[in-house]
Amino acid sequence: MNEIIEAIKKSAIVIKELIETGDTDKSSSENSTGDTQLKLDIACDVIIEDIFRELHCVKEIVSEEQDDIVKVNENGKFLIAYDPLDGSSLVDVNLSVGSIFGIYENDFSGKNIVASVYVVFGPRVEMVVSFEDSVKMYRLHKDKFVFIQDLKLNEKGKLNAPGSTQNCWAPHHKQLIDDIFSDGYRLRYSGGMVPDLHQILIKGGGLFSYPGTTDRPTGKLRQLFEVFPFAHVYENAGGQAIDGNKRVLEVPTQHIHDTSPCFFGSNEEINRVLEVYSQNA
Ligand code: FDP
Repeated sequence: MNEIIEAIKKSAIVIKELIETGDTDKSSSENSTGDTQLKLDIACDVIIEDIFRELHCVKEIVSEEQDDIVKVNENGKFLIAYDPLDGSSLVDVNLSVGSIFGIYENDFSGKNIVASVYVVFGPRVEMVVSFEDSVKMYRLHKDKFVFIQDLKLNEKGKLNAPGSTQNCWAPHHKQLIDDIFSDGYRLRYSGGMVPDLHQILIKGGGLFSYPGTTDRPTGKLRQLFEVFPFAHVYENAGGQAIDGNKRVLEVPTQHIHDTSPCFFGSNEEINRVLEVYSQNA
C-alpha cells in the first residue's frame, strides 16, 4: 500500500504543475460516460497510468477516462480505479479540482475496496488517505507531503451540498433539501466532488447528495472512481455513505462505468436521508 501511496504523491506533484501551466482546451474525444475530455484530463490520465505501470503490486488499473481495464502485473495484489482529474471543467475558472483513487482487492466492487486516496488541488495541495482504521490528511510543502491531522466527522454538521439539477429531483428529495436548509444549514456546492466532500470532512460534517433524478435515475457519479472511494473515506471517518436506502458499498457493480445515487455525510444527516427515502421507496 505504501508503494501505491508514494506513486500517488509522485503523480500529484506532476499534475499540480500541469494544472498551473497546462492547456484547459477541449480535446476532440469523449470518455465512456459521454463527457467531452479536456486535454488536461487526457494528460493527467497518462501521467498516472505511466506511474502505476511501474508498480509490481498492481494487478489492474482502470481510469474514468478509459473504456477498459488495463492489465499491469498478473501477480499483483491490488486493483486501482482512478479519476485523474475530477471536476476538470472548473480549472478554467480557477476553482479546486482533485484526483480520486479507489484501491481494491480481487475485483472492482464496493465490498472489496480496501483503501482510498484523494488529492485536492486548491490554493494548497492536500492528500487524504483512508486505510485500515484511519483517515489521514497530508499537505504538500515544497516537494514533500507532510502529515497534518487525522480526520473525524462530528455526529452533525452545518453544511449542505445538494448536487444535480433541481427540476429533475423527486418531490421527496426536494422536500428533504428544503427542510435541511430551513433548519439553518448553509449551502456549500462548488460543482467539484473532491473539494465539496473535502470541505464537509474538514468542517466536521453535513450532507453531500447526488440523487437519482428524472434525467439520470442512477445518478451521475461513478461507483468505482468517485462514489466507492469517498464512501470508504466517510465511513472510516465515522460518517456514512448510502445510496438512499443502504450502504453504497453494498451496491453491486455490473459495469466499470456504472453510476449510483449517493449521499455522504455525518450520522445525523444521513439518518435523516434514510428516514425520508424509506418512506418513499
Ligand atoms: P464534472 O462534471 O465537472 O466532472 O464527476 C462529475 C462532477 O463534476 C463532480 O465532480 C461533481 O460533484 C458533479 O459532477 C457536479 O455535477 P452537477 O453539476 O450536475 O451538480
